[in-house]
Amino acid sequence: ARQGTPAGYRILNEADLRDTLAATPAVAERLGGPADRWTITEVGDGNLNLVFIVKGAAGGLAVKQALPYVRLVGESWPLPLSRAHYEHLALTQQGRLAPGLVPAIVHHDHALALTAMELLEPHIIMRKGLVAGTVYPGFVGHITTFMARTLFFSSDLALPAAEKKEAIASFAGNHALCKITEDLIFTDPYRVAEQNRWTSPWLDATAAEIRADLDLHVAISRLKLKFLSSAEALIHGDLHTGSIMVTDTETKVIDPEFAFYGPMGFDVGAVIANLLMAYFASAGHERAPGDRAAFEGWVLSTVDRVWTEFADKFVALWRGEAAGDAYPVSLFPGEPGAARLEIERQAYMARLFQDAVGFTAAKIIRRILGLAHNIDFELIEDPKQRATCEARSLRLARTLMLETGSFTSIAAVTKAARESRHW
Ligand code: SR1
Ligand code: MG
Repeated sequence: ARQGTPAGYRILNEADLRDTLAATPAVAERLGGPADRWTITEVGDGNLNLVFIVKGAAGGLAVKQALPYVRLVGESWPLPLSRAHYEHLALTQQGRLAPGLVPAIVHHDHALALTAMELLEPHIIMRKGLVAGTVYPGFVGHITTFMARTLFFSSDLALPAAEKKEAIASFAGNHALCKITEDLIFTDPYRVAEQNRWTSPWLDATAAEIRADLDLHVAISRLKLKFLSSAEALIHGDLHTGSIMVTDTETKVIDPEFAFYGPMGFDVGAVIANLLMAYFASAGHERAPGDRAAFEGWVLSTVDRVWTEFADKFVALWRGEAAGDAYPVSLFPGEPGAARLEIERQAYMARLFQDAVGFTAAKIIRRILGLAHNIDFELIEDPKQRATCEARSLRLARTLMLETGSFTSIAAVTKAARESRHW
């Protein structure tokens, strides 16, 4: 066994993986044919894990193995293998709550921190599609169903208190992954930190302003407190466009290794932030003028619809499926009670929207000034153009974070994005 890892764990190479999968009947049957004919390719381009695509005569699988350290940084940054357990648990629950919107699990090996899943083909990582200027007409419907159902059904609106508390406890051990978020999103970009980086000296002044802005530090600290303390629902915890695979007609949410019971607005904000970054980055990518306008228009209308359709679906679930201990129906009898509860639902959604706006801003700032960046910006070849796109995004993010309360509708957010685009 590797030092510091549980008995039975080893980092798999292709030969070892082949033998391991061949010894697992459910997997071998799914792949089909002789094991020595399976093709195995390591394709992981994320920050943390190994990902193998395995193909046999009968079908394919995606096999993910957690490494005992952060892949992006190396062995100097150890990370618990237990994240594979939490990812498996989250995938199982999300598959039950939002059927068809996450990959099916074929096999999980606790000792190896390994999960074999349905191979998503011809799906691609949504972020890559957005960089290429592709629009996804089915995306809003799918992602809003995913968020509304996973968040609502794991919340106190849907669950009895004891069940909810057990559920919180079942993810409480995933604190090392939460700590990554606490540091990389809510702390480091606002101070001098060794791991911070940005890709152009044109951003030096903005980064320094952000490090010196005490109002911003209060705002990000409030968001951090919410992230630390608000166990509202089972959140995906890393719901960016690199955690979503798409075709024209299908959307699958992958990679929930950061899952825990946290604030719902963090997931909603992640989706909105990553769409907004695709919008701002679009100016730096090669596109025919008409295509650019159409793509950017689609992205902003998608931001709009992500919030409105999520909110509609969430409230509809609350009206029809509330079985939790929050807002006992017995306290809201008859017509006046129903009307009062409806007003309260709108107030609840307004608070959730405010959270989502703040988390949107936090997610944008970390991808430009923190450790882990995204290809939306990084694939822009011209450094000046890239810095312009990033500066516009930072400008919007700062406004969203400092003036969250003045954004009372998603239309106000997309309007501000449109204005920042021409800054
Ligand atoms: C060191 S991990 C950096 C980032 O990668 C993951 O996708 C998360 O977004 C995390 O913050
Ligand atoms: Mg990931």
